[in-house]
Amino acid sequence: MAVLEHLTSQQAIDLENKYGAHNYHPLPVVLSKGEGVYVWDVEGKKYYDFLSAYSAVNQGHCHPKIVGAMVNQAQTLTLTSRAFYNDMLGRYEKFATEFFGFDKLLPMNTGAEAVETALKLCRKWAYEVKGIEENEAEIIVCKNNFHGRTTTIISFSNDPVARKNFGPFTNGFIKVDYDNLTELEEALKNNKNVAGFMAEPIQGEAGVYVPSEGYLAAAKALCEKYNVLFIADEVQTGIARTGKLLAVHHENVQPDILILGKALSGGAYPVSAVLANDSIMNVIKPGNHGSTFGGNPVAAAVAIAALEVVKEEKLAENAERLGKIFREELGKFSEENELVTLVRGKGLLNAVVINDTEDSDTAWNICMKLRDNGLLAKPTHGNIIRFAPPLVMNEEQLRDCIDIIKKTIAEFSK
Ligand code: IF1
Repeated sequence: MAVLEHLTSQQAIDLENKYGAHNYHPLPVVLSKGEGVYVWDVEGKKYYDFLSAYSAVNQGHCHPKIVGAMVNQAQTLTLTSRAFYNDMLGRYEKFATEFFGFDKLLPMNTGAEAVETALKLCRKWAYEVKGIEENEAEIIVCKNNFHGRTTTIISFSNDPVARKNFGPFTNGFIKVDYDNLTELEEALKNNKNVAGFMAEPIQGEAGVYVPSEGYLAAAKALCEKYNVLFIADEVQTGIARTGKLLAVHHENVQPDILILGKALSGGAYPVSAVLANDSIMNVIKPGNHGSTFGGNPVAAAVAIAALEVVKEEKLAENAERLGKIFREELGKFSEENELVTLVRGKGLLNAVVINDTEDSDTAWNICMKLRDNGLLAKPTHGNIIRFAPPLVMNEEQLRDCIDIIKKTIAEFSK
C-alpha cells in the first residue's frame, strides 16, 4: 500500500493496531481533516471537536494565521539548535514574557518537558537562593494530579495505571489533598526543606475539578509566607481556555513559575515554555539544561502567531461567555435527567458527571453515541465526560452542540 493512498477507517485502525504501540484506547473514529471547530473522518463525516486535542487546539484547527507563520518559517529556517543564535528566539522570548508578565522564558517542546524544567528550576533556586541543603529539596504536589508521563512526573502521581511497573521512582515530593489549605499549610510548616508547591489551577484529567474560590490566592500567600515557589501548571488551563488568559488570573495570582504548553502553539507544533522572573530564572547557567528543538525558529514563529490570535480574536472573553451558556443549559438539563449528576468547569473547560459507577462504561457509550450524532468528546476517569471545544466557537455552534449533547444523553435510560 502506498503510504498516501486513501484509507478506510478500519484500514487506518488496523494499521495502528498492528504497527503502533497500544498506549491509547482511542474512540473508533479516524480523522483526516480539521478546520476551526470541525473535524472530518476519512469517510467525509463532519464532527464538532469537543476535545480540542486536550485543549491544544484552542485557536481552532489549522488556523490560517498560525499555519501561515509555520509554513513561512519552515521554508526559511527550521532548526539551528542552541549552539548558535537565531533571529526568531529572542523576538519570541520578548513577545511572550511581555504577554504573560515575566522577566524570562525557557523554551521547551512538550508539556512534560516544561514541567520537568520547572521542577529542576525550583530545586536549583532552593539550593542556591533559599539555602536548602543540597539533595534535600521537597516539592509539594496535589493528589490526583496530572502533569505528564515522564518517570519523575509519575513518581508523584497516584494513578496506578500510570505508575505500575515503571519504578523505581524519583524522591523529593510531598502529596497533599487538592483544594485543602489546611493540609498545604501543615506540609509547609512541618517540612523545612520545601522548595515549591506545584498545582493545576483546575485539575483537568482528574475530572475538571475547580477548586474553591480563593484557593489559588491563599495557596500563593502561604507560599510567600514560607518562602516557597508557587508553580502553576497551566498546560491545559492556560491560553484562554478557562475564560481568562491564565486560570490563575481568575484570582489575580501571578505564579513564581508558570508552565505553558498545548495551545501555546494552537496545536500546530510542539511548543512549551517555563516563565519566571530573573531572581529565579538566573540560577540557570549555560550547560544546566537544554533541548535540541527547544526554542527553534518554527516554534517561535508559531507561538507568536498563536498568542496574537488569542488577543485579536478575544478568545478568553468568548470562552467566558460561551462557558456560562454551556453550564447554564447543561445544569438545567441535569435537573431533569437522572443520568447527569452535575456539570462543572470554567470558561470552555467543562465536564459532565454521569450518574453511574466508576467502572461503568456509560460515559464511553454516551461518547460513542455522540460520535454518531456528530460530536467528538471522550471520558476522563470513570464516569466523567470532558467537554472542551475550540475557543473560536460561536454561540450558534455552541447551542447546536448543547442540543446534540442533551439529545444524546436523553437517549440513554438509566
Ligand atoms: C496523555 C491527560 C489531559 C497536562 C497538564 C502537563 C501535561 C498535560 C495539566 C503534559 C498533558 C495530555 C497528555 C495526554 C492526554 C492529556 C491529558 F488526559 F493525560 F491528562 F489533557 F488531561 N500538564 N495532558 O494536562 O503535557 O507532555 O502531553 O505535552 O498523556 O494521555 P504533554
